[in-house]
Amino acid sequence: MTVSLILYYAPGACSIASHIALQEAQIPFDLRSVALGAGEQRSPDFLALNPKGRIPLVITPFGPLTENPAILEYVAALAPEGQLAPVNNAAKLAKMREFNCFLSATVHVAHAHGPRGGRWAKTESALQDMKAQVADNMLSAFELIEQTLQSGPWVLGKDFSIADAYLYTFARWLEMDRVDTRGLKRVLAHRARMEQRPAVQAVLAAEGIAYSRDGPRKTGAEKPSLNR
Ligand SMILES: N[C@@H](CCC(=O)N[C@@H](CS)C(=O)NCC(=O)O)C(=O)O
Repeated sequence: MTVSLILYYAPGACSIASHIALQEAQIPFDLRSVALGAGEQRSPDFLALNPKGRIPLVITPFGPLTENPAILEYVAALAPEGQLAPVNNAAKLAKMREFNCFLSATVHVAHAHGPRGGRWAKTESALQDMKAQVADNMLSAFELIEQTLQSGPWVLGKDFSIADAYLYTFARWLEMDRVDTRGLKRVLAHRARMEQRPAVQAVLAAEGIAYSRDGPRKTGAEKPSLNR
C-alpha cells in the first residue's frame, strides 16, 4: 500500500523519533519544519492541524496524527514484515509499549521540567526548583533503561524496533540535561550504535543536526533551536 505522509518536525526535537521510524520504514514522506523558537506551533495554521500546538504531527490519509508512540506504531504497521515492531508477538509488543510509555510519560516529562517548566509553575523559585531536578530525574530514569539494555544490542534484545528510535531521541539530550552519564555505558553505546544506521544518518543530515558525542561526527554544527 502506498500512502502519502507529511511529518511536521523541528530539528533535534522529539519528532526525530517519528522521523527515524519513517526513514527506517522506507515509505515515502514529506517534511515540514516548524520554527518552535518563533512560536510557529501556536500559529492559527498549525493549530488548525494540531490544536495541541506540538510536534511531531503526521498528516495521514485518515487525518492528522499526533503523539510519538502512536505515530511510531502507525509507521511500524506500514513497514513491511513487521521489521519495526513485534506485531505478531503479544508479549514482546506489550514490552515495547511498556518501554515507549515510560519514555513518553516519564522521561520526556522529566526533561520538559527544564525548558518548559512554565507549564507547571509560575514563580521563579518554583521554576528553578524544577530545573534543578532535571538531571537527577533523567538519571534515575536512564539507570532503569541501562538495565533494560542488558541483553541488547537493542531495547527488545536482538531485534531493532521503533523503541530504539524513541530511546535515541532522549539519549541525545543527556548532555544538555547535565546528566552524569558515567554509569550509562549501555545507553551511550546504544546511541552510538543508532548513529551507525543509514536511516539515522539520513535523518541527521535532513534535519541538519550533529551526531552525539561518541558518534561518527559527519555533519556540521547543530542548528541553534528552542526545540524541546
Ligand atoms: N506527548 C507528545 C509531546 C510532544 C512535545 O512536547 N513536543 C515538543 C517538542 S519535543 C513541542 O512541540 N514543544 C513545543 C511547545 O511546547 O510549544 C509526544 O510524545 O509526541
